[in-house]
This record gives sequence, structure tokens and C-alpha cells, in this order.
Amino acid sequence: MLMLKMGFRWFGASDDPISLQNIRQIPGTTQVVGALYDVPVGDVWPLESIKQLKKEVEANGLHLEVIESVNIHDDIKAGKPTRDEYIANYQQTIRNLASCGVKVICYNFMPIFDWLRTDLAEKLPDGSYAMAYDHQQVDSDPEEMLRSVQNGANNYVLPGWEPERLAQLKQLFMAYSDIDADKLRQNLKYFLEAIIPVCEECDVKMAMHPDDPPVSLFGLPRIYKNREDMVKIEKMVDSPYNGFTICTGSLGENPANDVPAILREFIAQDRVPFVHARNIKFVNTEGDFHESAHLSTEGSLDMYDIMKALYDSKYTGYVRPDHGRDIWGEVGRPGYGLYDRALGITYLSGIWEALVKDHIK
Ligand code: DNO
Ligand code: MN
Repeated sequence: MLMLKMGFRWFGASDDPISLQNIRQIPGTTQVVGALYDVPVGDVWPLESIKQLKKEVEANGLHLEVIESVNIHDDIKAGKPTRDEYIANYQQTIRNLASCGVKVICYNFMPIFDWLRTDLAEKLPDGSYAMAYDHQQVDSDPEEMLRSVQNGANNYVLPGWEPERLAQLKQLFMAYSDIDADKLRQNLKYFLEAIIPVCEECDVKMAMHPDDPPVSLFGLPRIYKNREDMVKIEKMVDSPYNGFTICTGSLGENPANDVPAILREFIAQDRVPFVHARNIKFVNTEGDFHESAHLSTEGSLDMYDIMKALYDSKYTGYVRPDHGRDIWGEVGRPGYGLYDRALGITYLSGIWEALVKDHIK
């Protein structure tokens, strides 16, 4: 029987209100998708700290085979002369993670910011809160916009939006002033050519996360927005170790992206070690959206079609639910509460059981 390797993202004992004991009780969950959050971007992840994390996870009957994310230093993305040093560190991090049994590393190649929303806690009609995105609110001044978004989330600091980075925003933007999409692609290729041989040697697959939202923002280029971008990326280094995270929500934020078809095409080529399965709900025809519960009935994506694409492709990679709503009074890191993501897992597992049993009959 084809089993789903289902994971749950965890931000570590000191920073996540959700415990490993909680995660262990989510039915069908065997993997913790973890990371070291105290290592500065660009530094080598110390072996001892990875071992410690693995020990904690395994003491709770769970596995640590997927890391999200080992972030990439902006000097690599912007192609600065110092990039070689950071690439050497990344290679060592891959080796250290491999020696602890890690199989997949999720990363992204978005300049300066990670994913972006214009509201981190929009109240939905049922009283739950979800993150939302409205193109019109993407101010031409990123600093202004980020501050106002952050205030709306009780000052919760999102990845890539840390105060020390906001303080250097002008310099960061300067570093990208001559980087267009082609240049950014060249820098990704340079990085992949250096690290994929190491991945092959130690059996760790790289899984690039799509740009979220899949459009360029504040004049910064974005290079993983759709199928065409993926074709360019997979050709950079022709190896199954040069893979993708297919995040159904991120790609699905552009209604022109046929997410089940993308899954089928790239799984067939063995390029999808990791899937983020989540839904979003469009609120108009301009592509503005809010995040929703995982169910097809609650959003604009058909999660049955998505899971069926995995099943038909005999998918053996890892899956996790992604951003959920804040429900039942839970407050914490926006999108990463326990309850709605746990509901997501049981829902996705239910679809999977039906697909498996239908096939056996
Ligand atoms: C968005 C989320 C993100 C993702 C990072 C990967 O869809 O999954 O938090 O983990 O962008 O680097
Ligand atoms: Mn995602």
C-alpha cells in the first residue's frame, strides 16, 4: 500500500508553542519538518545541534528527514564575490544534515523576502483568522508596508522580516539593483552546480519552494512562479537531486497555474521530493486571496484533484499541510497553529485512504 509520508513543520522547543507531544498525537503524522533557527543565515549548521534536534524528535516517536529551510545568503542570490565562502558553508551543512539521516532540504531563492502577505490576521465570517493578500496594498515602499503588516500581527516577526534585516533594507535593495530575472537565474545555476554534486554524494535532495506570491514584488525578480520557470530550473542541473517543493497554495495563487498538471509532470520526472498541500480562496478576479482551511469546499483549489495527482503518480516523497487559519482561540505564529494544520492532515489522509481503497477494489 502506498503510504503518505506526512510531516508537520515545527519551529523548535524554545520558539514554538506547539510541542512534539502535540504533534505526535496528530493521527497519520510521522515526520517533523524542522530547522535550526538560531544559526545565522550563511553559517554552517553545527553537527552537534542537528544531532540534538534529531534526538528530541526521535524521543517523541517521530522522524527528522526533511529540513525547512536552510536559507540562502543574499550574497549567493545577488552573486557577490563572497558567495563562494557561503556556498562552501552550505555544502558542509548538507554533509552534516546527511550524516544525521536528513533526506530533503527545502529552500527558496526569493531575493530579500520570503513569502509575503498584506494581512496576517484577517477575520473571516466564521470568526477564524487567516492571512490574506491584496495586490493594491503592496506599497511601493516596502519598509512602510512591512511595518504596518507586522503591527497587525502583534509584532510577530516573520522569516526574512527581522528588525536587523529591516534596518539594512536599503543596502539589501542596492545589492539587487542590477539583478534581473536572468541574472538571478544565473546565480541560482552557479549555486546548484556547486551543491548538487555534494547532494548526490550524500543522498540529500534539494527542494526549491515556489515564490509566494508568484509575482515579482517591489521590482525584485522572482524566478519560480510557474511551470515555465520550473523547466528552466530543472535544466540548470539535470539531476533528481535538483528538485522542487511543490507548494499547492503558492503556485495556486496564480489561477493560470494548473497545479495537479504540474504535479503530474514533475513527479514523473522524479523532481518532487516534497509537497506542501494547502488551499487558498480567491476573493476577486484580480487574484487577491485569503488562506483557507485545507478542504476543497473552503477554498478555490480542488484538493481531491491534487491528492489524486499524487496518488496516480505513485508519489513516495514527503507531504505536509501548510499555512492554516487560527481557530478555537489559538494565538501564535500566523499560519502555523496546531488545530487547523492538524485538521488539514486528517483531511488529506482521508482523501488518500479513499484513493487507496478505490484502487484496491
Ligand atoms: C509558504 C510556506 C513558507 C515556506 C518557505 C520556504 O507557502 O510554506 O513558509 O516554508 O518560503 O522557504
Ligand atoms: Mn509552502
